[in-house]
Amino acid sequence: MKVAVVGATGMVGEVMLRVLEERNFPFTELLLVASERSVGKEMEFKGKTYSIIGLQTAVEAKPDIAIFSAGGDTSLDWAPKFAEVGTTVIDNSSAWRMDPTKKLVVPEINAESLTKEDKIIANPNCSTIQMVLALSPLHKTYGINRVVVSTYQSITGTGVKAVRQLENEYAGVKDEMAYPYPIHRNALPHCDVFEDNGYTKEEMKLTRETKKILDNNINVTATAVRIPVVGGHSEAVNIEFDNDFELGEVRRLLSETPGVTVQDNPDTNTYPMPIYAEGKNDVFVGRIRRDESQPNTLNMWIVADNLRKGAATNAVQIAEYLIANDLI
Ligand code: 2RA
Repeated sequence: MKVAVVGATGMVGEVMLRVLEERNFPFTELLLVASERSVGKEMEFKGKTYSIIGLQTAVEAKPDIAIFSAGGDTSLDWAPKFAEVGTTVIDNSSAWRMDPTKKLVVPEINAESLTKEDKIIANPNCSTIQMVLALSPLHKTYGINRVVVSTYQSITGTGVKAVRQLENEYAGVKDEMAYPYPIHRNALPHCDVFEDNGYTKEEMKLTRETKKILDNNINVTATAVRIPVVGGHSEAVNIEFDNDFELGEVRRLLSETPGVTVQDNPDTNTYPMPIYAEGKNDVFVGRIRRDESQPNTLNMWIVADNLRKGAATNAVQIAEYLIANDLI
């Protein structure tokens, strides 16, 4: 099994390699791929030194799987080239997510839709993955009519420049800014760019991707906020169901969902927090309570490491599913 990690030197790429190692992924050959400026540089992985190669060299090597985390433009240009030589591409960018011919996959929800013919598979946006994984069992049981979500997103979702800006602001150092405003001691209601409807792309990803993954009839409205946190994304989610529910059953359904951990006990101040979710692969759910302002409506708090289940781990799980089901 020849595997290429495209974008190996990036923040998600580095987590991808960590996840591949932790899960003892069954590759026989590994290609570390990055932009031309990184070609020839060396990276250590599992006690072995790898020399980074460029995209054209990687295509010519005809890997079985290529896991991309290299931005939308690179994916649009190069994913088809890999697919043409028989490689199955799993892409972390937004490039292919809303393409009607491409699958948008959270393995615990819809991996069974995958076939050998799927040569470019889209990994959903991080804030979508953690939300739909928790919503899925509830939608199946009660039917979701509407979701109102506010996100509290880690600066790692923006990239290394934002992490550096926050570190500089902590240290009182003036340097290049990822945002037009301070991150430290601030909250920025601005993740990605604004669209004509006044929402940001990040907010519309939650709407569009939830519809594609779960059910086009679900109504979603989102507010995505960037906060000075590193460990993961948090989301306050209000869900209006078609039918009533019983809180104990909601907790049981969530607890029985693979990839979800319920952390919910006000008596012991138990609830998910990004500082504790960091480095873990599960989606953590808490603050589960009935919305007393209207019938059939639930509030909950969802936290996950956006670089893991929100990106690298979900992509690796898709690759594991493909191998386990002889789809590669
Ligand atoms: C963000 N979801 O957090 C985006 C990037 N993956 O900015």
